[in-house]
Amino acid sequence: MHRSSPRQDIDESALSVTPPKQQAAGLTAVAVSLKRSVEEMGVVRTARTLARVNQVHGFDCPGCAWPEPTGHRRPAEFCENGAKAVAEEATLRTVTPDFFATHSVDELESKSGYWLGQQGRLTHPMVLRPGATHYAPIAWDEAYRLIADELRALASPDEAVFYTSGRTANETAFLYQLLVRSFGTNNLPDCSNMCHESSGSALISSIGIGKGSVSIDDFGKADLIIVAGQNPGTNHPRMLSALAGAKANGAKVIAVNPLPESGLLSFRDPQTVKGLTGGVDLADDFLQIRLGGDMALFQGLGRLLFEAEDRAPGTVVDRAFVDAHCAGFHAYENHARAVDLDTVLRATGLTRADLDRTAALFARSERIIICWAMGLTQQAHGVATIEEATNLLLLRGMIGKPGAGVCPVRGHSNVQGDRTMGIWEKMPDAFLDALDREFGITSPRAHGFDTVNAIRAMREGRAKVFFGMGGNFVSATPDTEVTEAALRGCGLTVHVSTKLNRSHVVHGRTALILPTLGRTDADIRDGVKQQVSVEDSMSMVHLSTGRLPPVSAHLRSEVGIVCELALELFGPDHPVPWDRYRRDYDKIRDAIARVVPGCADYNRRVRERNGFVLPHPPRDTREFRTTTGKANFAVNQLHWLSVPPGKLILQTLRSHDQYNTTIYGLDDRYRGVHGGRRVVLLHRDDITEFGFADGDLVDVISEWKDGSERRVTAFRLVAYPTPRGNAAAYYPETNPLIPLDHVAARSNTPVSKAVTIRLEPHVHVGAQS
Ligand SMILES: Nc1nc2c(c(=O)[nH]1)N[C@H]1C(S)=C(S)[C@@H](COP(=O)(O)OP(=O)(O)OC[C@H]3O[C@@H](n4cnc5c(=O)[nH]c(N)nc54)[C@H](O)[C@@H]3O)O[C@H]1N2
Ligand SMILES: Nc1nc2c(c(=O)[nH]1)N[C@H]1C(S)=C(S)[C@@H](COP(=O)(O)OP(=O)(O)OC[C@H]3O[C@@H](n4cnc5c(=O)[nH]c(N)nc54)[C@H](O)[C@@H]3O)O[C@H]1N2
Ligand SMILES: [Mo]
Repeated sequence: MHRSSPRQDIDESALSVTPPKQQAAGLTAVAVSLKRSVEEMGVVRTARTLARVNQVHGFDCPGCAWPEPTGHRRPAEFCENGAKAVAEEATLRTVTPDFFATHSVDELESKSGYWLGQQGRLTHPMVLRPGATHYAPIAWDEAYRLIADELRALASPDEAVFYTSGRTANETAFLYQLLVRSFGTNNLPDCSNMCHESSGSALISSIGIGKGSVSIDDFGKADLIIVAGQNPGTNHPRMLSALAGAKANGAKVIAVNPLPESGLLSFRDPQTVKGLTGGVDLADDFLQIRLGGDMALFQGLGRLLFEAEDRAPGTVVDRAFVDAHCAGFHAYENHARAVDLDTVLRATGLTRADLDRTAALFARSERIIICWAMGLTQQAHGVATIEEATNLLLLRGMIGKPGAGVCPVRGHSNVQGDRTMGIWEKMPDAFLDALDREFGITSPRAHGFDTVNAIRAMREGRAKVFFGMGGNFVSATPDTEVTEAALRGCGLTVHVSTKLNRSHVVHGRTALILPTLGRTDADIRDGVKQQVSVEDSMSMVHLSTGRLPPVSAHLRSEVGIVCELALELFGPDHPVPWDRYRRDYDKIRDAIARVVPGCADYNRRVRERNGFVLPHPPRDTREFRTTTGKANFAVNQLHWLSVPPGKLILQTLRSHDQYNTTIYGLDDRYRGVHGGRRVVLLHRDDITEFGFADGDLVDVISEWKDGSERRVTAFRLVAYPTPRGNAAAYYPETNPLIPLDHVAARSNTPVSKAVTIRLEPHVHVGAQS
């Protein structure tokens, strides 16, 4: 038998802690990926699948959005966590109607997300009727009818919410937003609202486009790479190879992080012989910053750069670039020169020597890239922080030249493509005009709900139908109790999913699960294998072709589901040729070519060997389509986080053994946490100061400014090298602590990386807990 049985639910008492690892990847990573894959898929399917990940004629890894190298692709262009993502999807375990007949919704609700995900792939469309205790099978046609009836019965299209998670391919995303806008609403919240929205807001304002300006080749040309608020060893492991390559070409790498993440500090590339024996120290410097201290760091560096310019005029500020391409320089200079460096030291927890060293390197490097992820975006002042990072690059003329630029490292494998295809609650009018011209529909122009506003609307009864294209809304969003109540208040909740998750068991009056094909599955229509396309973090668009036989004949593709629902909802006379689209995805791409900027000749270009790169005016021609027509220096009042006495600031982050709300296993290898997830990482001296001992069980209480409190219970304290006053714990277990209203200025992103908490001893209720 190649199918191992589903694992047991989590037993936190089995948790053990070892010292954090100093090095990432290496042979252990190879061993772990093969073991997990064989457990889920068996030997043959493993060999067939892993050989195809990220290859030119294969499928795009459903893990992260890090790009594939453009030249030679190595035989194994994936990583340990990519292999886990593939195994999770390509598993042979199944969740059938029998499973749902055996397990009531109440019972499933008592299980962890880990257990739910371990049960396997969903095989049949299922319905939970009002008052029923169990999901029951439903025919596809009847499911579509049910949704269409419920949607048509709403008082306004704006009472429906259509969420998207970032795995959705371009073709699906394009048709899905077309369906939603044909129906009459812009309520298209997506996971990006919780992810890189702050990056988009900042970059659109600073350089006129919300995407990164570097390509993978720029890494080989850079001489300084700053990686701030990101843990690539776990979340973008293939980025480590790019960093190692940059280093081989002489680049310096600086890690800015409260935690000494192993991937950033040292790396063994499992794909080179050297990587199996020795390793490279990736980061030349590690700035152990306090949570939320980055804006202060970037502003302080700004001041020091101007002082360096004073000492050696004409060598630091790129006058030619600033004069030709930028607006707001003088206001920025005045503000930067007045930054108080003592405040910067307090805010960051760094030393003056740290700042001087970094500024000196920044001043003399000729090609600088700044990379970042959730450590910067999920902060109350994340947008301003990213603007400040951009200011530094503008000052040095680092946009639109080889080896330099801004690099927000995206999360989900197609989250950037979904936005390009129109998944955004506030898509620009020019896009909507093009859509209307192509299809003869009238898209609504009023902006829709983002994720946080969608929850507010459902909570207040202003939204009544929730439709999720992938994802796990209930677990990914903040303020779990509030969100769960909001979902339960809906008349209908629908999820297009590959695997069972908590969003299926926290449901509206009626609930539907629509099982779909994943990236690895072959998608055959009228005997022809269909392909989809995706865009990576660096604006490269290419095809992805699944090859595995689906685990059930009842699965439908996401494209199929959107088209069939549209046919039911709008009838056969609708101006959009839904029936043609579901039969032939080339026809969708022809429409994309006419509507989406930069996608002309899409069908041909997407079939080129490495696909094609979308236009990026600042990168390509130093053209800045901002309100001023120039790259804007931003002036921001300095914000940082001080830790109130008796409290801590908590960041919620990913372990090495999960994909967002999907828990692969219980082994955060690099951080040394094994067998459990309910831990709070805290500085040893803080543990003592608060009267606890390493290993104690505590309750974690968050405090919000309106006086409300939220609590999660029975977390183990783990002494960890984090800055004093700064704690860390895993997401999604700690999402109940994040107040819905705790959002970033300008991007409305939940502040998952800065929650004020206090700790209380955990009191055992009953004999044993
Ligand atoms: N295997 C795997 N891969 C993934 C994912 C996954 O869950 N598993 N998720 C995908 C998704 S959707 C995303 S968005 C990305 C997420 O990728 P990351 O952003 O790397 O994910 P997090 O685990 O949230 O890590 C945040 C990092 O920022 C640091 N940090 C927190 N607060 C601050 C701060 O104030 N300042 C600084 N300088 N650093 C800070 C943390 O210590 C941590 O190292 O990964 C993608 N790839
Ligand atoms: N506290 C805290 N909260 C956070 C974050 C944090 O750092 N801290 N990070 C935020 C971030 S960056 C993000 S991106 C969000 C993630 O939010 P989501 O994207 O909503 O969550 P995921 O866990 O990625 O979704 C997993 C589910 O997607 C479904 N799925 C997987 N593959 C496919 C597919 O191919 N098609 C379809 N239709 N379904 C599929 C499966 O059923 C699986 O259960 O969470 C956010 N929430
Ligand atoms: Mo994300």
